[in-house]
Amino acid sequence: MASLYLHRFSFAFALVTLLSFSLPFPLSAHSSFDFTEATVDSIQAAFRDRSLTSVQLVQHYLSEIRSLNPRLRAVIEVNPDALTQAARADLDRERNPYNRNRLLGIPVLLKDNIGTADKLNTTAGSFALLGSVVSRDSGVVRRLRKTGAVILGKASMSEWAFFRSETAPDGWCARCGQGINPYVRTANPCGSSSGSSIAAAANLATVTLGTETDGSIICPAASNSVVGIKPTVGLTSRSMVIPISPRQDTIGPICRTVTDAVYVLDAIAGYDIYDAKATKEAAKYIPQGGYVKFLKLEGLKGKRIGILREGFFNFSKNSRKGKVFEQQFSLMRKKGAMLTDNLQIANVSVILDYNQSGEEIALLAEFKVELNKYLSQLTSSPVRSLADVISFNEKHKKEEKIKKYGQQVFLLSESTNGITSIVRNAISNMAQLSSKGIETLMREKQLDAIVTPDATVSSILGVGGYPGISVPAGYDETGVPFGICFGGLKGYEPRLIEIAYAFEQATMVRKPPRFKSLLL
Ligand SMILES: *[C@@H]1O[C@H](CO)[C@@H](O)[C@H](O)[C@H]1NC(C)=O
Ligand SMILES: *[C@@H]1O[C@H](CO)[C@@H](O)[C@H](O)[C@H]1NC(C)=O
Ligand SMILES: *[C@@H]1O[C@H](CO)[C@@H](O)[C@H](O)[C@H]1NC(C)=O
Ligand SMILES: CC(=O)N[C@H]1CO[C@H](CO)[C@@H](O)[C@@H]1O
Repeated sequence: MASLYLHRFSFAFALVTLLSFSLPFPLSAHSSFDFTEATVDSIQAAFRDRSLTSVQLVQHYLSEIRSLNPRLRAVIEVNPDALTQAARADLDRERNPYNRNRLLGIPVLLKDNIGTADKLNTTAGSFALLGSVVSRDSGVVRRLRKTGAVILGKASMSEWAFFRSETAPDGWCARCGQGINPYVRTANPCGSSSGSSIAAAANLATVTLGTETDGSIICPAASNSVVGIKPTVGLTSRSMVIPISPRQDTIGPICRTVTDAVYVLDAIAGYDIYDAKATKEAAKYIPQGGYVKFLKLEGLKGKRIGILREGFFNFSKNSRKGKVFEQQFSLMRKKGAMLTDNLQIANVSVILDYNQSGEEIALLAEFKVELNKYLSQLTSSPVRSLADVISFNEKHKKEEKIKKYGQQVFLLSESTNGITSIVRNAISNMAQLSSKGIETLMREKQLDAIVTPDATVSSILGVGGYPGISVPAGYDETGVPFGICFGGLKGYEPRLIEIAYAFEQATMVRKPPRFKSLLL
Protein backbone atom coordinates (compact mmCIF):
# COMPACT_ATOMS: atom_id res chain seq x y z
CA MET A 1 0.00 0.00 0.00
CA ALA A 2 2.66 2.44 1.03
CA SER A 3 4.62 2.04 -2.17
CA LEU A 4 1.49 2.45 -4.27
CA TYR A 5 0.67 5.64 -2.46
CA LEU A 6 4.16 6.94 -2.99
CA HIS A 7 4.00 5.97 -6.61
CA ARG A 8 0.80 7.88 -7.23
CA PHE A 9 2.09 10.84 -5.30
CA SER A 10 5.28 11.01 -7.29
CA PHE A 11 3.35 10.88 -10.55
CA ALA A 12 1.45 14.01 -9.55
CA PHE A 13 4.70 15.55 -8.43
CA ALA A 14 6.30 14.79 -11.77
CA LEU A 15 3.55 16.69 -13.56
CA VAL A 16 4.15 19.71 -11.38
CA THR A 17 7.89 19.72 -11.96
CA LEU A 18 7.53 19.19 -15.68
CA LEU A 19 5.05 22.03 -15.89
CA SER A 20 7.50 24.34 -14.22
CA PHE A 21 9.77 24.07 -17.25
CA SER A 22 7.34 26.06 -19.32
CA LEU A 23 6.66 28.75 -16.76
CA PRO A 24 7.96 32.08 -17.99
CA PHE A 25 9.54 32.91 -14.59
CA PRO A 26 11.69 30.58 -12.57
CA LEU A 27 9.90 28.99 -9.64
CA SER A 28 12.98 29.79 -7.58
CA ALA A 29 11.64 33.30 -7.17
CA HIS A 30 8.99 31.76 -4.90
CA SER A 31 11.35 29.71 -2.80
CA SER A 32 12.29 31.22 0.53
CA PHE A 33 15.55 29.31 0.38
CA ASP A 34 18.70 31.44 0.77
CA PHE A 35 20.89 30.45 -2.17
CA THR A 36 23.93 32.53 -1.22
CA GLU A 37 26.65 30.25 0.14
CA ALA A 38 24.22 27.31 0.11
CA THR A 39 25.93 24.08 1.20
CA VAL A 40 25.09 20.49 0.32
CA ASP A 41 23.69 20.03 3.85
CA SER A 42 21.55 23.19 3.76
CA ILE A 43 20.20 22.19 0.35
CA GLN A 44 19.44 18.62 1.42
CA ALA A 45 17.63 19.94 4.51
CA ALA A 46 15.53 22.21 2.27
CA PHE A 47 14.82 19.28 -0.09
CA ARG A 48 13.63 17.25 2.89
CA ASP A 49 11.31 19.91 4.31
CA ARG A 50 10.04 20.67 0.80
CA SER A 51 11.05 24.32 0.78
CA LEU A 52 13.25 23.66 -2.26
CA THR A 53 13.39 21.30 -5.22
CA SER A 54 16.37 20.41 -7.33
CA VAL A 55 14.56 21.92 -10.31
CA GLN A 56 14.30 25.26 -8.48
CA LEU A 57 17.94 25.02 -7.50
CA VAL A 58 19.05 24.41 -11.09
CA GLN A 59 16.79 27.21 -12.32
CA HIS A 60 18.42 29.52 -9.81
CA TYR A 61 21.97 28.66 -10.95
CA LEU A 62 21.00 28.92 -14.63
CA SER A 63 19.62 32.37 -14.00
CA GLU A 64 22.74 33.43 -12.04
CA ILE A 65 24.95 32.10 -14.83
CA ARG A 66 22.89 34.03 -17.38
CA SER A 67 23.33 37.28 -15.51
CA LEU A 68 26.89 36.99 -14.15
CA ASN A 69 28.73 34.84 -16.67
CA PRO A 70 29.08 37.54 -19.33
CA ARG A 71 31.34 39.30 -16.83
CA LEU A 72 32.95 36.36 -15.01
CA ARG A 73 33.38 33.93 -17.93
CA ALA A 74 33.41 31.00 -15.55
CA VAL A 75 31.10 28.74 -17.55
CA ILE A 76 31.63 27.56 -21.13
CA GLU A 77 28.44 25.55 -21.59
CA VAL A 78 25.35 24.77 -19.58
CA ASN A 79 23.83 21.32 -19.87
CA PRO A 80 20.56 21.36 -21.86
CA ASP A 81 19.55 18.28 -19.80
CA ALA A 82 20.25 19.77 -16.36
CA LEU A 83 16.58 20.51 -15.60
CA THR A 84 15.52 17.05 -16.72
CA GLN A 85 18.15 15.50 -14.45
CA ALA A 86 16.96 17.72 -11.60
CA ALA A 87 13.34 16.66 -12.14
CA ARG A 88 14.45 13.04 -12.11
CA ALA A 89 16.29 13.60 -8.83
CA ASP A 90 13.21 15.27 -7.33
CA LEU A 91 11.15 12.29 -8.43
CA ASP A 92 13.70 9.85 -6.98
CA ARG A 93 13.50 11.63 -3.65
CA GLU A 94 9.70 11.45 -3.63
CA ARG A 95 9.78 7.76 -4.45
CA ASN A 96 12.44 6.98 -1.91
CA PRO A 97 12.51 9.54 0.90
CA TYR A 98 15.16 7.42 2.62
CA ASN A 99 17.66 7.94 -0.19
CA ARG A 100 20.46 9.51 1.77
CA ASN A 101 22.74 10.07 -1.19
CA ARG A 102 24.22 13.45 -0.33
CA LEU A 103 24.66 14.54 -3.92
CA LEU A 104 21.16 13.53 -5.09
CA GLY A 105 19.85 16.56 -6.99
CA ILE A 106 23.00 18.63 -6.36
CA PRO A 107 24.23 20.64 -9.39
CA VAL A 108 27.89 20.02 -10.23
CA LEU A 109 29.94 22.09 -12.66
CA LEU A 110 32.84 20.27 -14.40
CA LYS A 111 36.10 21.66 -15.70
CA ASP A 112 35.97 21.53 -19.50
CA ASN A 113 38.66 18.83 -19.74
CA ILE A 114 36.45 16.27 -17.91
CA GLY A 115 34.64 14.12 -20.46
CA THR A 116 30.88 13.65 -20.54
CA ALA A 117 29.02 11.39 -22.98
CA ASP A 118 26.07 13.77 -23.33
CA LYS A 119 25.18 16.99 -25.18
CA LEU A 120 28.07 18.87 -23.57
CA ASN A 121 31.36 19.33 -25.42
CA THR A 122 34.68 18.42 -23.80
CA THR A 123 37.31 20.75 -25.21
CA ALA A 124 39.86 21.98 -22.62
CA GLY A 125 38.73 25.44 -23.76
CA SER A 126 39.98 24.91 -27.30
CA PHE A 127 38.08 25.20 -30.59
CA ALA A 128 40.21 22.34 -31.90
CA LEU A 129 38.15 19.86 -29.85
CA LEU A 130 34.74 21.43 -30.42
CA GLY A 131 32.46 18.75 -31.83
CA SER A 132 34.66 15.88 -30.64
CA VAL A 133 32.66 13.04 -29.09
CA VAL A 134 33.87 10.99 -26.13
CA SER A 135 32.99 7.31 -26.25
CA ARG A 136 31.91 7.19 -22.59
CA ASP A 137 31.65 9.32 -19.48
CA SER A 138 34.87 9.99 -17.60
CA GLY A 139 35.29 7.78 -14.52
CA VAL A 140 34.51 10.62 -12.11
CA VAL A 141 31.35 11.63 -14.00
CA ARG A 142 30.12 8.04 -14.06
CA ARG A 143 30.42 8.03 -10.27
CA LEU A 144 28.71 11.41 -9.96
CA ARG A 145 25.76 10.31 -12.08
CA LYS A 146 25.36 7.21 -9.88
CA THR A 147 24.84 9.45 -6.86
CA GLY A 148 22.06 11.34 -8.67
CA ALA A 149 24.06 14.56 -9.00
CA VAL A 150 22.96 16.98 -11.73
CA ILE A 151 25.59 17.79 -14.36
CA LEU A 152 25.09 21.55 -14.62
CA GLY A 153 27.66 22.29 -17.31
CA LYS A 154 31.32 22.83 -18.15
CA ALA A 155 33.55 25.41 -16.51
CA SER A 156 36.07 27.55 -18.34
CA MET A 157 39.77 26.92 -17.77
CA SER A 158 43.24 27.98 -18.81
CA GLU A 159 43.27 26.51 -22.29
CA TRP A 160 44.69 22.97 -22.47
CA ALA A 161 45.29 23.20 -18.70
CA PHE A 162 48.01 25.75 -19.39
CA PHE A 163 49.96 23.39 -21.59
CA ARG A 164 49.71 25.13 -24.96
CA SER A 165 51.30 28.53 -24.53
CA GLU A 166 53.74 30.08 -22.09
CA THR A 167 52.37 33.55 -22.73
CA ALA A 168 48.60 33.08 -22.48
CA PRO A 169 47.35 34.48 -19.17
CA ASP A 170 45.92 32.31 -16.39
CA GLY A 171 42.22 31.67 -16.88
CA TRP A 172 42.22 32.46 -20.59
CA CYS A 173 40.94 30.12 -23.29
CA ALA A 174 39.94 30.67 -26.89
CA ARG A 175 36.39 29.45 -26.28
CA CYS A 176 35.78 31.41 -23.09
CA GLY A 177 38.00 34.48 -23.23
CA GLN A 178 39.48 35.73 -19.98
CA GLY A 179 38.04 34.31 -16.75
CA ILE A 180 37.63 37.01 -14.12
CA ASN A 181 38.48 36.92 -10.42
CA PRO A 182 35.13 37.75 -8.76
CA TYR A 183 36.80 39.54 -5.82
CA VAL A 184 39.00 41.97 -7.74
CA ARG A 185 38.38 42.23 -11.45
CA THR A 186 42.01 42.91 -12.29
CA ALA A 187 43.43 40.18 -10.03
CA ASN A 188 44.73 36.90 -11.42
CA PRO A 189 42.07 34.18 -11.06
CA CYS A 190 44.92 31.66 -11.43
CA GLY A 191 44.37 28.36 -13.24
CA SER A 192 44.08 26.09 -14.79
CA SER A 193 40.84 25.18 -12.95
CA SER A 194 39.93 28.86 -13.14
CA GLY A 195 36.27 28.58 -14.13
CA SER A 196 35.52 25.92 -11.51
CA SER A 197 36.99 28.15 -8.79
CA ILE A 198 35.36 31.36 -10.02
CA ALA A 199 31.98 29.61 -10.31
CA ALA A 200 32.22 28.10 -6.81
CA ALA A 201 33.26 31.48 -5.37
CA ALA A 202 30.47 33.36 -7.17
CA ASN A 203 27.78 30.82 -6.22
CA LEU A 204 27.11 29.73 -9.82
CA ALA A 205 26.93 26.06 -8.76
CA THR A 206 26.76 24.11 -5.52
CA VAL A 207 30.02 22.26 -6.11
CA THR A 208 32.60 21.93 -8.91
CA LEU A 209 35.38 19.66 -10.12
CA GLY A 210 38.86 20.71 -11.20
CA THR A 211 42.02 18.89 -12.22
CA GLU A 212 45.64 19.36 -11.21
CA THR A 213 48.99 18.44 -12.71
CA ASP A 214 51.02 21.11 -10.91
CA GLY A 215 49.00 23.72 -9.00
CA SER A 216 45.82 23.77 -11.10
CA ILE A 217 43.43 23.10 -8.20
CA ILE A 218 45.19 24.65 -5.22
CA CYS A 219 46.21 27.84 -7.02
CA PRO A 220 42.80 28.97 -8.34
CA ALA A 221 41.16 27.77 -5.11
CA ALA A 222 43.45 30.10 -3.12
CA SER A 223 42.99 33.00 -5.54
CA ASN A 224 39.19 32.77 -5.48
CA SER A 225 38.69 32.07 -1.76
CA VAL A 226 37.37 28.55 -2.10
CA VAL A 227 38.44 25.10 -0.88
CA GLY A 228 40.34 22.83 -3.27
CA ILE A 229 41.31 19.23 -2.66
CA LYS A 230 44.13 17.85 -4.81
CA PRO A 231 43.87 14.10 -4.13
CA THR A 232 46.75 11.61 -4.15
CA VAL A 233 47.32 10.67 -7.80
CA GLY A 234 45.14 7.64 -8.59
CA LEU A 235 42.61 8.21 -5.83
CA THR A 236 40.28 9.55 -8.54
CA SER A 237 40.11 8.12 -12.05
CA ARG A 238 41.61 10.08 -14.94
CA SER A 239 39.85 8.07 -17.62
CA MET A 240 38.28 10.26 -20.36
CA VAL A 241 39.85 13.38 -18.89
CA ILE A 242 42.02 15.36 -21.32
CA PRO A 243 45.47 14.47 -20.01
CA ILE A 244 48.90 15.96 -19.42
CA SER A 245 50.66 13.26 -17.40
CA PRO A 246 49.40 10.04 -15.80
CA ARG A 247 52.16 10.46 -13.20
CA GLN A 248 50.79 13.79 -12.00
CA ASP A 249 47.19 14.33 -13.19
CA THR A 250 44.48 14.12 -10.55
CA ILE A 251 40.82 15.17 -10.37
CA GLY A 252 39.45 16.87 -7.28
CA PRO A 253 36.66 19.01 -5.83
CA ILE A 254 36.60 22.81 -5.66
CA CYS A 255 33.85 24.00 -3.31
CA ARG A 256 32.98 26.73 -0.83
CA THR A 257 33.46 24.53 2.25
CA VAL A 258 35.70 21.66 3.31
CA THR A 259 32.58 19.61 4.09
CA ASP A 260 31.19 19.95 0.57
CA ALA A 261 34.59 19.14 -0.91
CA VAL A 262 34.75 15.98 1.21
CA TYR A 263 31.25 14.93 0.12
CA VAL A 264 32.35 15.28 -3.50
CA LEU A 265 35.63 13.45 -2.86
CA ASP A 266 33.70 10.56 -1.34
CA ALA A 267 31.54 10.41 -4.46
CA ILE A 268 34.37 10.44 -7.02
CA ALA A 269 37.19 8.46 -5.35
CA GLY A 270 37.75 4.81 -6.15
CA TYR A 271 38.72 2.10 -8.58
CA ASP A 272 37.98 2.47 -12.27
CA ILE A 273 38.66 -0.29 -14.78
CA TYR A 274 39.64 2.36 -17.36
CA ASP A 275 42.40 3.76 -15.11
CA ALA A 276 43.00 0.42 -13.48
CA LYS A 277 46.64 0.48 -12.40
CA ALA A 278 46.66 3.84 -10.64
CA THR A 279 43.17 3.61 -9.11
CA LYS A 280 43.80 0.07 -7.83
CA GLU A 281 47.08 1.14 -6.27
CA ALA A 282 45.51 4.20 -4.58
CA ALA A 283 42.30 2.43 -3.51
CA LYS A 284 44.16 1.10 -0.48
CA TYR A 285 44.21 4.65 0.90
CA ILE A 286 40.42 5.00 0.90
CA PRO A 287 39.09 4.45 4.43
CA GLN A 288 36.08 2.25 5.23
CA GLY A 289 32.99 4.46 5.18
CA GLY A 290 34.76 7.26 3.33
CA TYR A 291 36.18 10.59 4.40
CA VAL A 292 33.22 12.23 6.17
CA LYS A 293 34.28 10.93 9.57
CA PHE A 294 37.39 13.13 9.42
CA LEU A 295 35.32 16.32 9.54
CA LYS A 296 36.18 16.85 13.21
CA LEU A 297 36.10 20.18 15.01
CA GLU A 298 39.04 19.05 17.13
CA GLY A 299 40.95 17.90 14.03
CA LEU A 300 44.00 20.05 14.82
CA LYS A 301 44.54 18.44 18.18
CA GLY A 302 47.85 16.59 18.36
CA LYS A 303 48.68 17.21 14.72
CA ARG A 304 52.34 17.72 13.88
CA ILE A 305 52.61 20.38 11.21
CA GLY A 306 55.80 21.67 9.60
CA ILE A 307 56.04 25.26 8.35
CA LEU A 308 58.14 25.50 5.18
CA ARG A 309 59.23 29.08 5.74
CA GLU A 310 62.11 29.99 3.48
CA GLY A 311 61.19 30.37 -0.18
CA PHE A 312 57.50 29.83 0.55
CA PHE A 313 56.45 32.50 3.02
CA ASN A 314 58.38 34.96 0.91
CA PHE A 315 56.65 38.03 2.34
CA SER A 316 57.40 39.87 5.58
CA LYS A 317 55.87 38.69 8.85
CA ASN A 318 54.86 42.32 9.30
CA SER A 319 52.96 42.60 6.05
CA ARG A 320 49.22 42.21 6.32
CA LYS A 321 49.38 38.74 4.78
CA GLY A 322 52.30 37.79 7.04
CA LYS A 323 50.43 38.91 10.14
CA VAL A 324 47.33 36.94 9.17
CA PHE A 325 49.36 33.74 8.85
CA GLU A 326 51.17 34.32 12.19
CA GLN A 327 47.79 34.78 13.90
CA GLN A 328 46.51 31.61 12.27
CA PHE A 329 49.57 29.67 13.38
CA SER A 330 49.02 30.71 16.99
CA LEU A 331 45.34 29.80 16.70
CA MET A 332 46.33 26.39 15.36
CA ARG A 333 48.67 25.93 18.34
CA LYS A 334 45.83 26.92 20.67
CA LYS A 335 43.71 24.23 19.05
CA GLY A 336 46.34 21.66 19.97
CA ALA A 337 48.52 21.47 16.85
CA MET A 338 52.30 21.20 17.23
CA LEU A 339 53.88 23.49 14.68
CA THR A 340 57.55 23.28 13.81
CA ASP A 341 58.89 26.36 12.07
CA ASN A 342 61.64 26.90 9.49
CA LEU A 343 61.73 23.37 8.13
CA GLN A 344 63.54 22.79 4.88
CA ILE A 345 63.18 20.22 2.16
CA ALA A 346 66.47 18.95 0.71
CA ASN A 347 67.21 20.35 -2.75
CA VAL A 348 64.07 22.46 -2.58
CA SER A 349 65.28 24.95 -5.18
CA VAL A 350 65.85 22.10 -7.63
CA ILE A 351 62.37 20.65 -7.02
CA LEU A 352 60.71 24.03 -7.48
CA ASP A 353 62.60 24.63 -10.74
CA TYR A 354 60.42 23.21 -13.50
CA ASN A 355 63.41 22.72 -15.75
CA GLN A 356 66.04 21.48 -13.28
CA SER A 357 63.86 18.93 -11.53
CA GLY A 358 63.13 17.04 -14.73
CA GLU A 359 59.44 17.93 -14.65
CA GLU A 360 59.57 19.86 -17.92
CA ILE A 361 61.27 17.08 -19.85
CA ALA A 362 58.86 14.50 -18.46
CA LEU A 363 55.63 16.46 -18.97
CA LEU A 364 56.50 17.46 -22.54
CA ALA A 365 57.10 13.82 -23.51
CA GLU A 366 54.18 12.40 -21.56
CA PHE A 367 51.70 14.96 -22.90
CA LYS A 368 52.27 13.98 -26.53
CA VAL A 369 51.90 10.25 -25.79
CA GLU A 370 48.84 10.68 -23.58
CA LEU A 371 47.04 13.26 -25.71
CA ASN A 372 47.44 11.11 -28.81
CA LYS A 373 46.05 8.18 -26.84
CA TYR A 374 43.08 10.28 -25.62
CA LEU A 375 42.31 11.58 -29.12
CA SER A 376 42.43 8.09 -30.58
CA GLN A 377 39.76 6.92 -28.09
CA LEU A 378 37.22 9.51 -29.24
CA THR A 379 34.18 8.32 -31.20
CA SER A 380 34.69 11.23 -33.56
CA SER A 381 36.92 14.25 -33.52
CA PRO A 382 38.14 17.00 -35.84
CA VAL A 383 41.69 16.30 -34.57
CA ARG A 384 43.34 12.93 -33.92
CA SER A 385 46.84 13.87 -32.80
CA LEU A 386 48.86 16.66 -31.24
CA ALA A 387 50.17 17.38 -34.75
CA ASP A 388 46.55 17.88 -35.91
CA VAL A 389 45.89 20.27 -33.01
CA ILE A 390 49.00 22.27 -33.91
CA SER A 391 47.89 22.54 -37.56
CA PHE A 392 44.41 23.54 -36.43
CA ASN A 393 45.82 26.39 -34.33
CA GLU A 394 48.14 27.43 -37.14
CA LYS A 395 45.26 27.52 -39.61
CA HIS A 396 43.01 29.54 -37.31
CA LYS A 397 45.53 31.85 -35.74
CA LYS A 398 44.24 34.87 -37.61
CA GLU A 399 40.69 34.31 -36.43
CA GLU A 400 39.57 36.70 -33.78
CA LYS A 401 38.76 34.07 -31.18
CA ILE A 402 42.07 32.28 -31.29
CA LYS A 403 44.41 34.96 -30.06
CA LYS A 404 48.04 34.91 -30.95
CA TYR A 405 49.36 33.52 -27.71
CA GLY A 406 51.29 30.98 -29.69
CA GLN A 407 51.74 27.30 -28.98
CA GLN A 408 55.36 27.05 -27.88
CA VAL A 409 54.60 24.28 -25.38
CA PHE A 410 52.75 22.22 -28.01
CA LEU A 411 55.68 22.57 -30.41
CA LEU A 412 58.18 21.50 -27.74
CA SER A 413 55.99 18.53 -26.89
CA GLU A 414 55.51 17.53 -30.52
CA SER A 415 59.30 17.45 -30.95
CA THR A 416 59.65 14.75 -28.27
CA ASN A 417 59.96 11.05 -29.11
CA GLY A 418 58.11 9.13 -26.46
CA ILE A 419 59.38 7.97 -23.09
CA THR A 420 63.07 7.77 -23.94
CA SER A 421 65.90 7.05 -21.52
CA ILE A 422 66.35 10.81 -20.98
CA VAL A 423 62.70 11.05 -19.94
CA ARG A 424 63.02 8.00 -17.70
CA ASN A 425 66.07 9.59 -16.08
CA ALA A 426 64.13 12.78 -15.47
CA ILE A 427 61.32 10.77 -13.89
CA SER A 428 63.66 8.85 -11.63
CA ASN A 429 65.40 12.12 -10.71
CA MET A 430 62.04 13.50 -9.53
CA ALA A 431 61.35 10.31 -7.58
CA GLN A 432 64.76 10.70 -5.89
CA LEU A 433 64.11 14.35 -5.11
CA SER A 434 60.73 13.47 -3.58
CA SER A 435 62.13 10.62 -1.55
CA LYS A 436 65.11 12.61 -0.23
CA GLY A 437 62.97 15.73 0.08
CA ILE A 438 59.42 15.74 1.43
CA GLU A 439 59.34 11.99 2.27
CA THR A 440 62.48 12.15 4.39
CA LEU A 441 61.51 15.41 6.11
CA MET A 442 57.99 14.26 6.97
CA ARG A 443 59.06 10.85 8.23
CA GLU A 444 62.03 12.16 10.26
CA LYS A 445 59.94 14.87 11.91
CA GLN A 446 56.87 12.60 12.05
CA LEU A 447 54.76 15.27 10.41
CA ASP A 448 51.09 14.95 9.58
CA ALA A 449 51.28 17.89 7.18
CA ILE A 450 53.42 20.66 5.80
CA VAL A 451 51.92 24.14 5.58
CA THR A 452 52.60 26.76 2.89
CA PRO A 453 50.81 29.81 1.46
CA ASP A 454 48.79 29.74 -1.79
CA ALA A 455 50.18 27.29 -4.34
CA THR A 456 53.88 27.81 -3.61
CA VAL A 457 54.22 24.09 -2.78
CA SER A 458 52.56 22.89 -5.98
CA SER A 459 55.62 21.37 -7.71
CA ILE A 460 56.58 19.41 -4.60
CA LEU A 461 53.09 17.89 -4.43
CA GLY A 462 52.86 17.65 -8.22
CA VAL A 463 56.03 15.72 -9.07
CA GLY A 464 55.49 13.28 -6.19
CA GLY A 465 51.76 12.67 -6.74
CA TYR A 466 51.05 13.86 -3.19
CA PRO A 467 47.76 15.32 -1.88
CA GLY A 468 47.08 18.86 -0.70
CA ILE A 469 44.12 20.89 0.50
CA SER A 470 43.84 24.65 0.03
CA VAL A 471 41.57 26.57 2.42
CA PRO A 472 40.72 30.31 2.30
CA ALA A 473 43.15 32.16 4.61
CA GLY A 474 42.49 35.84 4.03
CA TYR A 475 42.29 38.86 1.72
CA ASP A 476 45.17 41.24 1.08
CA GLU A 477 45.10 45.06 1.26
CA THR A 478 43.35 45.24 -2.10
CA GLY A 479 40.80 42.51 -1.35
CA VAL A 480 42.54 39.75 -3.31
CA PRO A 481 42.03 36.36 -1.63
CA PHE A 482 44.88 34.15 -0.49
CA GLY A 483 44.91 30.57 0.73
CA ILE A 484 46.71 28.21 3.06
CA CYS A 485 47.75 24.79 1.80
CA PHE A 486 48.14 21.65 3.90
CA GLY A 487 50.18 19.04 2.05
CA GLY A 488 51.11 15.48 2.93
CA LEU A 489 52.36 12.13 1.70
CA LYS A 490 50.33 9.74 -0.44
CA GLY A 491 47.15 8.66 1.30
CA TYR A 492 47.32 11.41 3.94
CA GLU A 493 43.85 12.71 3.00
CA PRO A 494 42.28 11.71 6.35
CA ARG A 495 44.64 13.84 8.44
CA LEU A 496 44.72 16.66 5.89
CA ILE A 497 40.91 16.76 6.02
CA GLU A 498 40.97 16.83 9.82
CA ILE A 499 43.43 19.73 9.78
CA ALA A 500 41.72 21.65 6.96
CA TYR A 501 38.25 21.29 8.47
CA ALA A 502 39.34 22.30 11.98
CA PHE A 503 41.27 25.24 10.50
CA GLU A 504 38.27 26.35 8.43
CA GLN A 505 35.88 26.10 11.36
CA ALA A 506 38.26 28.00 13.69
CA THR A 507 38.91 30.81 11.21
CA MET A 508 35.80 31.05 8.96
CA VAL A 509 37.64 33.31 6.55
CA ARG A 510 35.59 32.90 3.39
CA LYS A 511 33.23 35.69 2.36
CA PRO A 512 31.25 35.63 -0.88
CA PRO A 513 32.38 38.18 -3.47
CA ARG A 514 30.35 41.36 -3.59
CA PHE A 515 30.92 42.09 -7.28
CA LYS A 516 31.55 45.76 -6.52
CA SER A 517 34.59 45.99 -8.71
CA LEU A 518 32.79 44.16 -11.51
CA LEU A 519 30.01 46.69 -11.63
CA LEU A 520 32.35 49.64 -12.03
C1 LIG B 1 28.68 21.66 -28.46
O1 LIG B 1 29.27 22.21 -29.61
C2 LIG B 1 28.43 22.32 -30.73
C3 LIG B 1 29.24 22.86 -31.86
O2 LIG B 1 30.04 21.88 -32.38
C4 LIG B 1 27.26 23.22 -30.42
O3 LIG B 1 26.37 23.27 -31.50
C5 LIG B 1 26.55 22.70 -29.17
O4 LIG B 1 25.54 23.60 -28.80
C6 LIG B 1 27.52 22.53 -28.03
N1 LIG B 1 26.83 21.94 -26.90
C7 LIG B 1 26.40 22.64 -25.85
C8 LIG B 1 25.69 21.89 -24.80
O5 LIG B 1 26.58 23.84 -25.72
C1 LIG C 1 56.52 34.12 -3.51
O1 LIG C 1 55.19 34.42 -3.22
C2 LIG C 1 54.44 34.87 -4.30
C3 LIG C 1 53.09 35.22 -3.80
O2 LIG C 1 52.56 34.28 -2.92
C4 LIG C 1 54.41 33.79 -5.38
O3 LIG C 1 53.72 34.28 -6.50
C5 LIG C 1 55.80 33.39 -5.76
O4 LIG C 1 55.76 32.31 -6.65
C6 LIG C 1 56.58 33.01 -4.54
N1 LIG C 1 57.94 32.67 -4.88
C7 LIG C 1 58.44 31.47 -4.66
C8 LIG C 1 59.88 31.30 -5.03
O5 LIG C 1 57.80 30.55 -4.19
C1 LIG D 1 65.87 22.85 -19.70
O1 LIG D 1 66.79 21.83 -19.48
C2 LIG D 1 67.26 21.19 -20.62
C3 LIG D 1 68.17 20.06 -20.24
O2 LIG D 1 68.30 19.89 -18.90
C4 LIG D 1 67.95 22.21 -21.53
O3 LIG D 1 68.41 21.58 -22.71
C5 LIG D 1 66.96 23.31 -21.87
O4 LIG D 1 67.58 24.31 -22.63
C6 LIG D 1 66.40 23.93 -20.62
N1 LIG D 1 65.37 24.87 -20.97
C7 LIG D 1 65.30 26.09 -20.46
C8 LIG D 1 64.17 26.94 -20.93
O5 LIG D 1 66.10 26.50 -19.65
C1 LIG E 1 69.15 15.73 -7.56
C2 LIG E 1 69.99 16.72 -6.83
O1 LIG E 1 70.09 17.84 -7.25
N1 LIG E 1 70.53 16.29 -5.72
C3 LIG E 1 71.40 17.10 -4.91
C4 LIG E 1 70.77 17.41 -3.59
O2 LIG E 1 71.66 18.13 -2.79
C5 LIG E 1 72.86 17.48 -2.50
C6 LIG E 1 73.69 18.36 -1.59
O3 LIG E 1 72.93 19.23 -0.87
C7 LIG E 1 73.61 17.17 -3.77
O4 LIG E 1 74.76 16.44 -3.48
C8 LIG E 1 72.71 16.41 -4.70
O5 LIG E 1 73.34 16.23 -5.94
